[in-house]
Amino acid sequence: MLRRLAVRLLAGAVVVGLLAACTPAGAEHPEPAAAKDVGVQLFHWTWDAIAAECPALAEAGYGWVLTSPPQEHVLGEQWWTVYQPVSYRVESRLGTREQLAAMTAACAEVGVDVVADAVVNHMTGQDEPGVGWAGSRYAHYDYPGLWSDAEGHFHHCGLTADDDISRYDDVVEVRSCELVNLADLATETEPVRARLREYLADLVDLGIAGVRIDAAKHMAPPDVEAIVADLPAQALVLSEVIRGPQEPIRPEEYLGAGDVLEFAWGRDVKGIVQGGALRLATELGSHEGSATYLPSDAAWIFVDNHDTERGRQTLSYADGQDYVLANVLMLASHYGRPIVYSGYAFSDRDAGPEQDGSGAVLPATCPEDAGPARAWADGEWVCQHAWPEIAGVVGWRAAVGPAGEDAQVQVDGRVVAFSRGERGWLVVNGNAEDVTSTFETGLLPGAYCDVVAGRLADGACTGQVVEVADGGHATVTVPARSAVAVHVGARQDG
Ligand code: LM2
Ligand code: CA
Repeated sequence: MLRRLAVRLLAGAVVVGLLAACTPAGAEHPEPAAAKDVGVQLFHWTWDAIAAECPALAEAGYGWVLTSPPQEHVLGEQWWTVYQPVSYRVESRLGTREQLAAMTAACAEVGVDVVADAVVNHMTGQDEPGVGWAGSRYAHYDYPGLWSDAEGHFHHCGLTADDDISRYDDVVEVRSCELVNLADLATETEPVRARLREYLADLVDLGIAGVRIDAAKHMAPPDVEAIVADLPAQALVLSEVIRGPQEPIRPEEYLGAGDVLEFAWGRDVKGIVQGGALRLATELGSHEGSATYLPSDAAWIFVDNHDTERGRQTLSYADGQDYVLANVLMLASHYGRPIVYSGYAFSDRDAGPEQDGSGAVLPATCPEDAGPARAWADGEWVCQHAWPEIAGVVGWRAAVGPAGEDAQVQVDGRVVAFSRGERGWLVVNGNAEDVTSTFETGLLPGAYCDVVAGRLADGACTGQVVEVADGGHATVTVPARSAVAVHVGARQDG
């Protein structure tokens, strides 16, 4: 039997409460919560491919998609060309303006929001003049009809030899010098802010529901606030502020602009999963955890993103089952809200996605056997969002909703169970061996289908059926380094 652990919840209340011990006869099973708080970053997916994927995303329980940057960019095969804007024309290797609008419409039809990556801190980093994807001419500090040095649109910080950022302990340098030679916009000036607001307004007109603010750390918080000021009140704003323990700039400074990405979670969960003491993952972001994190209600967490999977600061698809475990812990987390990452396989850090002769990205397709055990060739779409184990727990999260008053955690060595009242229950096993045990699930009696290894199809469960007895007890085998998850939306007995 699992030891019950006190868990400090988002509101700060300590819950040690007993799980419902007995159930009134004939009690109705609760409805799934149908929460839509899980995002998925579809890195370098084209607009057409995202539009085609949205019904499957909705079906799995994803609420929104984060795209790669949609504006005109420099030419080149590397993935990072899209982080060098040439203009704010919505024309890129990922699709046209019309295709982007068609994507947001197709996704909206199935209830999936689309959030765009907004590169607003800088322009290109090329010293030589060139032509962008949509044909716009540019030079390093001259973007005809848009920005120019003559009008004071750029910073030339004069603080380092080449005007590049060198010290992250100097706030002025980080915000006014150049990030890897990228022409740094004078975002403290009104004309620059106004034109950036116009760009975001255009994205909203095209059906975009929110923005990731790329390189937010490299702009002062009032600049970011001014740039997002005209977005609709309900728009999602995700400031990208990489937490550096020794750095003076804190992610918390950006809460005035909206939500913020919490990078510490993914970095911390890597060590926890590799070490096996999964219990520690339940403490991340709580007052029991050692690290200071953003407030839960404004924080978005992720196991990896396109930068961290390349930098290896976090786990990635290449970590197979450990990666699955980290994603399960994220989706079950009481802290923050989760973003699943989905990219393509690579061995060269700079390698772009598969593209045609013109440089247009080829539409992503997911292999039938996408999952942690598969070997990936460079360029293949890894489709982490569709790995059965991850997609199943996304469905669990959507059915149980974010952790509320009834959320509890139980720990027994390297086995950790998450309860969401009568709506769902999930258990992870950090051991190298299977564990069979009788658990107190808190669920109403019935037969529930494990959505990690199985699915409920036409009333039959393709995986383990968890029989919950009176009092909520169930004897369950939790596979080594894996999980079992059940919820009221997947009951075998209807
Ligand atoms: C980000 N967040 O703050 C993005 O998440 C990250 O992926 C971007 O870097 C960065 N900020 C700028 O938007 C990527 C990539 C870099 C790449 C830049 C610009 O990680 O390697 O830099 O985009 O495309 C590349 C070269 C670099 C060169 C620079 C300018 O790697 O050596 O610097 O272009 O030509 C001279
Ligand atoms: Ca800047």
